[in-house]
Amino acid sequence: MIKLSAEVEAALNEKRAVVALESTVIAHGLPRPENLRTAQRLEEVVREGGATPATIAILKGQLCVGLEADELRHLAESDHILKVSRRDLPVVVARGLDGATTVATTMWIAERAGLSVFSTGGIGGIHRGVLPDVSADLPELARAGGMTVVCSGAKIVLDLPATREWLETHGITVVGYGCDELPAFYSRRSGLPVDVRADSAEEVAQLIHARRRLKLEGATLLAVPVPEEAEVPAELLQSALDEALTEAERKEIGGRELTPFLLSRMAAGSGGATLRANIALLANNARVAAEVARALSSST
Ligand code: PSU
Ligand code: MN
Repeated sequence: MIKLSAEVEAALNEKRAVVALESTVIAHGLPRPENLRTAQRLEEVVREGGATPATIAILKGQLCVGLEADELRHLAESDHILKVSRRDLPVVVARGLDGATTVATTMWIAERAGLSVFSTGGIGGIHRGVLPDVSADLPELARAGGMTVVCSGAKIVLDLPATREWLETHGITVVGYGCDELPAFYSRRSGLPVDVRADSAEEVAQLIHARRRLKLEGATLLAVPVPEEAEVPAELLQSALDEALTEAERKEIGGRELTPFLLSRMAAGSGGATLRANIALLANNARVAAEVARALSSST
């Protein structure tokens, strides 16, 4: 059921480094036209890093690993792209629909295609508020065998301490890339610890190999802080976040709309600062993911 692009298939056959990229961030996480530009840029960054990019999405019900230029454009520009999490997979497949994959479904597809390194912006987690809204990204991270997810921590709109606890309970090793604290998406710091710090791609590869040898289920989460020059100042961030959370509550926004709503309200409330940070961290994570994928493929 999975369609590999010719480029990705060749890279996998030759055991070259491949980096999976998600598509919800393109279709629902970033505004137009920055979304298409960013999606193209991320593929470029992976190539510059000596790896093959594999953007994952669902087109007419088919699970696609590696997209052509016009397919990427369609994802970014169409108004009919569903946000597909695990529960939605049978629906889009049965009905032949187009869908963007979240962290959860990108991992699920990537794993089945034989990929093991995946880069995103921020993972989903446990939302703030009384209703226990837990992203399907979390249980998928606990299940995914041997996957390494490169991210800038969990999105700041979430309950970060609760999300951190969840990762611990479910045995997901959180590695700080050159940092001792779990980054908080638009911020470099959260006050929450990582499990281990690694200062090079080779060190990360050693940790991943050990996890594989142990046959431990679940992902390795490689947390990379947003580049310093793109970090959003704490005060600006707090006010934009408070405004976004209050508005979401007043408008009773929930379910799959909540994360995209909060991200776009924060971009507006911060004069575009969070959008710039989001794009910068996505590119930086893709760069690190390419390094890690190369370190992994040269050490196996
Ligand atoms: N990273 C970003 N922007 C995004 C996302 C990640 O920089 O929009 C997406 C991912 O696809 C993630 C999803 O899986 O947000 C989480 O959505 P939810 O909270 O509804 O599970
Ligand atoms: Mn949710």
